[in-house]
Amino acid sequence: MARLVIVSNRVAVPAEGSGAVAAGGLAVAVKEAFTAYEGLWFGWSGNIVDQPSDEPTIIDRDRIQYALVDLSPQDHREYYSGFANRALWPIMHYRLGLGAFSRSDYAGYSRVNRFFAQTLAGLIEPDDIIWVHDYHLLPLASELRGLGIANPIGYFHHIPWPAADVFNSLPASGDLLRAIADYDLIGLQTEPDVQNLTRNLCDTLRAIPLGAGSLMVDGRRTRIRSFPIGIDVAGFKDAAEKAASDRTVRETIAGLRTRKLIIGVDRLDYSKGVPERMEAVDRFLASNPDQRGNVVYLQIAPKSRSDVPEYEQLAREVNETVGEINGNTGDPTWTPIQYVTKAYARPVLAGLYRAARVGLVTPMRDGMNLVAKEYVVAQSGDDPGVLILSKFAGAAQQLPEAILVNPYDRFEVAEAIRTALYMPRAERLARWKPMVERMTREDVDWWARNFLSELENFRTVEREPPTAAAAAE
Ligand code: ADQ
Repeated sequence: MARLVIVSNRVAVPAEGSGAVAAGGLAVAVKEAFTAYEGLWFGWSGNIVDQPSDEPTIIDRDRIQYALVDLSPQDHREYYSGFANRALWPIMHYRLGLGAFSRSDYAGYSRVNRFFAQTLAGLIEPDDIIWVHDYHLLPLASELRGLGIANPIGYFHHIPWPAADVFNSLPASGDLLRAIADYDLIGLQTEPDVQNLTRNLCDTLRAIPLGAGSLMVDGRRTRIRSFPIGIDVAGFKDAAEKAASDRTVRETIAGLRTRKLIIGVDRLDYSKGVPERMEAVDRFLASNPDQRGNVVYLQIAPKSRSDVPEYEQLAREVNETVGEINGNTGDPTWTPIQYVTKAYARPVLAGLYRAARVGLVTPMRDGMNLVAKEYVVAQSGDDPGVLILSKFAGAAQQLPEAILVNPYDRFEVAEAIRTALYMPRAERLARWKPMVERMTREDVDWWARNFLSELENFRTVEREPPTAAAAAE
């Protein structure tokens, strides 16, 4: 069996003896990818220590080998919280005003990518194919090539790739564009993302299109294609069907009585549009007074990246918005917004999605958005709910039968909520069926297989060994 090496910022090692994968989109995706390969998964352990070792910690579990490295406090601050999450993340999500670029953060980002490459290079065997995940590791292939690694290396970008003018506002954008061309295959979520990156490489680096997504960039050949990520449809359907026996789900449904449930599930992140969505619900309640007391909006939003100031600020803003709307609109018998910040196990989430008449997924910008897909798949085929989806989520490309909205327009979102609540069953079914069929065809397994079979094609590519000067750099 050939070996697949997966590299990601964080590695999710399952608990010993659990036989299960850790929850979360990437962990499920990686498990699918490893079904056809022997596997090594390399990345950060999640530990921050004063003196990280150059030797990775190796853990063997359930046919997968995990190789983990620690980060120093400075690495974590500059590479992860700094450049990745305060510069790349906002820029990739079109939030120029929130971008905080610093040269020391960028130096830390480059240093950690070099450290990852140096530690990983010693573990790579000649027949391995290497699949790198996400924006934390844009320069990794370039670092590995500099160390003489000639194996096929693919990259999947989980978040949006913005228009050239937006990306190029980032100091270091030129370096990053040049570095990304060292991947053999670059996977993006959607066609518009592919066009954005391709145009930028052609305009900024004079890349030459060779047809079928291939480009010649500075004498190197790379291929850019969209691979929309899917979900574990079979697992999710199963969880949704069994969820009625879960206590949280049962009691939530009982507590609703005749009220209809509107649900939002997001990591608490400004890209997800949580306060804007709450204002749209408020708008809906203001213009539909007959619906007061008849609907409940449950927002589940576990906190993330709390050490980044913009996220702390967002958490405060959401608390204030919830308090204000509930205080002004609720009464002793009815609280319009229920807001919880806990993470829930998949069966509970699936059951809550299924209980909700409306799934409200309104990111201001999102690479894909798996919640939209999970909501669709969790619905019952007899009486499905309605998905309201931001047109700026990658998922909108595959789910055009949802009610697509502009999340910046709370009047439009409020109107969509009304349409969804009054939608007759026949129309709900007619919209839901093609969506669930597409999600079932284009699931996480389909995604991983497509990417990997394309990456396999690069096995035969002959690569020049690096020059002595490049290797010494
Ligand atoms: P995220 O920004 O994390 O992912 P998303 O695609 O919605 O966004 O995935 C979130 C995952 O976390 C979902 O599987 C969801 O069920 C789970 N989750 C959310 N809240 C939860 C809770 N309270 N309890 C338990 N689980 C919860 C990034 C990109 C996305 C892209 C994915 C995958 O930002 O655009 O879709 O990667 O490529």
